[in-house]
Amino acid sequence: MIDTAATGYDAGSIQVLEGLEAVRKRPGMYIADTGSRGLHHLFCEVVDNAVDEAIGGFCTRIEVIVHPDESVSIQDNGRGIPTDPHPYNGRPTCEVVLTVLHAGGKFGGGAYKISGGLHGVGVSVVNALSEWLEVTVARDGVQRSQWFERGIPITDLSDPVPVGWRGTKIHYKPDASVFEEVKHSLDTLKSRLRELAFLNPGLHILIDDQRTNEKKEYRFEGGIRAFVEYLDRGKTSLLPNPVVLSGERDGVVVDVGFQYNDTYLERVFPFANLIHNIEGGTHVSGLRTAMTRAVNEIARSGKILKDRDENLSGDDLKEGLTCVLSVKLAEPQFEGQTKTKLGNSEIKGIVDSFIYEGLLAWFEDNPEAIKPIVEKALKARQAREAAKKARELVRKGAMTGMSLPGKLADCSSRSPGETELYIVEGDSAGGSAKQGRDRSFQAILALRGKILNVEKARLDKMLGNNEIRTIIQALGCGIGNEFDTQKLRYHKIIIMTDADVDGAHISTLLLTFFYRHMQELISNGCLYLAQPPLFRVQKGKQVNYCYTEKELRAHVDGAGDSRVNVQRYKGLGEMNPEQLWETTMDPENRVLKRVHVDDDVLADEYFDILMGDKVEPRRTFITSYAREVKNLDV
Ligand code: 28F
Repeated sequence: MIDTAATGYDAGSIQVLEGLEAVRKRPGMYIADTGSRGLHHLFCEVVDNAVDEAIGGFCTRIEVIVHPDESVSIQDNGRGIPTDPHPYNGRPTCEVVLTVLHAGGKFGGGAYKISGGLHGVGVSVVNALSEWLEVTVARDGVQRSQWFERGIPITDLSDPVPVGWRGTKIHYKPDASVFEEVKHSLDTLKSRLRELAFLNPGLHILIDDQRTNEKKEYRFEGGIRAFVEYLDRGKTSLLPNPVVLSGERDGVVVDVGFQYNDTYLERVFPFANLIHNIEGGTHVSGLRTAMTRAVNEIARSGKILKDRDENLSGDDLKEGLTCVLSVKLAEPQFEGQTKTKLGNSEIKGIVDSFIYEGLLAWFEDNPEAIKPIVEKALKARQAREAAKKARELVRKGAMTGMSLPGKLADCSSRSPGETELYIVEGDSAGGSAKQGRDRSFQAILALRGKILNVEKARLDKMLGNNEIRTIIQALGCGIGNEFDTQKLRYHKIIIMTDADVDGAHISTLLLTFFYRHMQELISNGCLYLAQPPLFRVQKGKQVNYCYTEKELRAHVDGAGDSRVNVQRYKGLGEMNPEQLWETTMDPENRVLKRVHVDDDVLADEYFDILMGDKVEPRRTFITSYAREVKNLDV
């Protein structure tokens, strides 16, 4: 309970306190979770308010500081949140915005809030979930500030002090008693800021990470065009310039930019009101229909598609496409598992007709652009047909009586919710895992041959690889167009490799495969890396396992005598089945790392560099990141 007496609050304010208490009781109703995602939502909520001020044309610069105590301050040079008494309860407006749920949602004058926050819940949620928060408002040549703890005003708005700046500054410290972990990921913060800078051309965004003294500045005059160029940097473009269309239709602002490159992968980054729609939505459907229709029409009239050629399909046009699509609309509806899928049905038609007409006009001005697109799509179609045959082979294999691949030692349970698949490198480790496991819910797939580097291969070639086919069959969820997570046979997929260079290579190949072809498994949190111990420490009869060098040091130092025997494990094969179970597979004792992707753009770059064709960037990458690759026995 919140102690109202201590805050000096009158009865009218109890409603406010009840609101804050609701947020603290069930944070999950207001932010994604109380893990890393939720923590970063706080940041997004505050930044988005500053961006709204920029969209309104009142702010040109946003400065972020991550402090050593994991508090974050964000400052804009906008109008400053008003401080005059608010009709809601007569308190200063900025206090109301920070304490009343949804109060910040509607900006004055009935204009809609563009950049959305998570559910548009407002900054009061950030306040409620912060150990403390300080707001500073500078308006009309004076600055005033107010201090809150866990959402409750501790001070009144201070007396005005003359200043030379204008705007709003919010400094908050996420509450460690709410969040499982209060460590900000600079990559996640940078990724969001970079994205916002691309989507708001000219806006100047700075970040200073005072934990490491890393500073970064974002400002892109080129907007979506620059975003597409950034995404495709280092890749070979098929068009001389990205296609860019911007405008408004039926009250919806549409901005789209795309380019084709010579890879086989598609990357579409959709946004609605500046929120990244990881799961796509109606605007993406509109984009696809428009592109397919326009390209077919132009290709036919230009005789690039012959009369006997079949129309290109939406799938044919995906290969090598890099696209950013941003729409702004009055009342966005978000659905799906992550609440980031745009649901407004009217948007499909609006986006479709806007892009279709825009493309027809664009191709008229750029007639040379149609040929490379169609040629790429025709090649993609051939490959897709080849892949279909290969996939049918895989599926037939999966449907005959001996449905599961020979190398799979399946578990007895058939409820995916409780079962696990260990993908293990090598026969000997596979053997130990099979003997050591709990066969009721743990299945083992031992990989023998080389796994193909899927970064360099098309789907058809990929399906020609035995190890990849075996994985797909074992998982049961298909691949490509037929991919369906509902059919997944195990909800935990655990990659278990040696803690050496070869092991790291194999797990990188597997991660590349999952990231490129089964990304949903990663976003659903199904993919894990097993953490086998690095050391076995024996003191007399007592045996302990250490998973890091640090743990080992702590352990050995603590022992203080020399009768300690340390064995360093070079590979899984050195453990007998019982040891493997005890240290790496027993849910009671094991350490699993869940694979998650904070930043799509960055992840794409990692895989591109690590697994792509160009050697030089890979060399620089490996040297500069070598320090961060831990537990690597080189
Ligand atoms: C560090 C994060 O939150 N910036 C903000 C403004 C400006 C106004 C405002 C914000 C008024 C009625 C709520 C100013 N002058 N940065 C920020 N800058 N909020 S948040 O108004 C809040 C609404 O209900 C603002 C005139 N109109 C609006």
